[in-house]
Amino acid sequence: MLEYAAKILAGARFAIAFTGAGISAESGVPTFRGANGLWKKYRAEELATPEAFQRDPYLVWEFYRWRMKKILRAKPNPAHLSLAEMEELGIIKAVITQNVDDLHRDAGTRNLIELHGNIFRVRCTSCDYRENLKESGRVLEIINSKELPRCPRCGSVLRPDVVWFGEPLPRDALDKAFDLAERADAILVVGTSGVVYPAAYIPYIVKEHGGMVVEVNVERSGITPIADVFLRGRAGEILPKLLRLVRELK
Ligand code: BJW
Ligand code: ZN
Repeated sequence: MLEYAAKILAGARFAIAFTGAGISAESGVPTFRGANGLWKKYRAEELATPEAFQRDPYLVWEFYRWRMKKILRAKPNPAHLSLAEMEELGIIKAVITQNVDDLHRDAGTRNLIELHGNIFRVRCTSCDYRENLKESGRVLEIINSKELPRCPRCGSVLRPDVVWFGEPLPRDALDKAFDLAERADAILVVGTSGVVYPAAYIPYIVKEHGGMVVEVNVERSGITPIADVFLRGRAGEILPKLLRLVRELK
């Protein structure tokens, strides 16, 4: 199966990758769903919504501070690094991610499309103020504070610049992702449950346009029914092997 997957990728003219929380699991970033995917007693669907933020911004900020702390300590794992190297070698043209961590960027991926925003950016709930906390050097200040972060321009509460349920995905990112999916003749899907839309349409678009779908996951997902090859296992173990084989074939 691994050889077949390598053949698909090596033979592709325009391959892309699509990733979810599972690719960062081995870096110590908890996933949303599944056995280790819980935060206290809340589910993503109960915290990652504008309603939850309106009801209890302290609770939602506590969740995001906890995640920011974990992500800050995390380093790209061999799966992120393998994807970056595949791009470097011209095997894949872009990585479309649902993740809000910076691990693909840290691994060296250049053409990165972030569908659900980025946890290290904040934006104002009233005006158009935005801030990249890594660039402004305020990550630790925000993580360590117990207060709600406030907009320096208008004083309203700041929120994480991520996409919550019921909110539209950034137009630019979604357009780019759908365009890439229409052009791709192969997609490598890694570590996503494939149940959150519109992101989960992406492998389906590739398939509908005649492209091949290679999936890496520790368990079956919403994408598995259309996968031409399903590689069951940990991304950090499978992707380096896949990279080695593709390199030999190239
Ligand atoms: C491993 C591994 C290892 C573990 N190796 N693998 C149809 C069409 C359009 C929309 C909808 C639709 N049906 C329903 C909707 C609405 C909704 C939706 O999809 N709901 C479903 C849950 C039913 N979608 C939305 O609301 C979206 N917005 C929208 O539709 O807007 C419409 C609109 C238009 C115009 C105006 C207004 C509105 C927005 C969705 C936003 C999702 N946000 C979150 C939070 C982001 C911020 C944050 O990080 O906090 O995004 S929720 C969460 O789920 C996060 C993730 O990106 C996303 C996907 O999760 P992912 O990445 O797949 O992770 P997990 O945990 O689910 O899975 C991990 C996988 O890894 C598992 O399969 C494991 O087996 C595997 N794994 N370890 C390999 N080592
Ligand atoms: Zn403001």
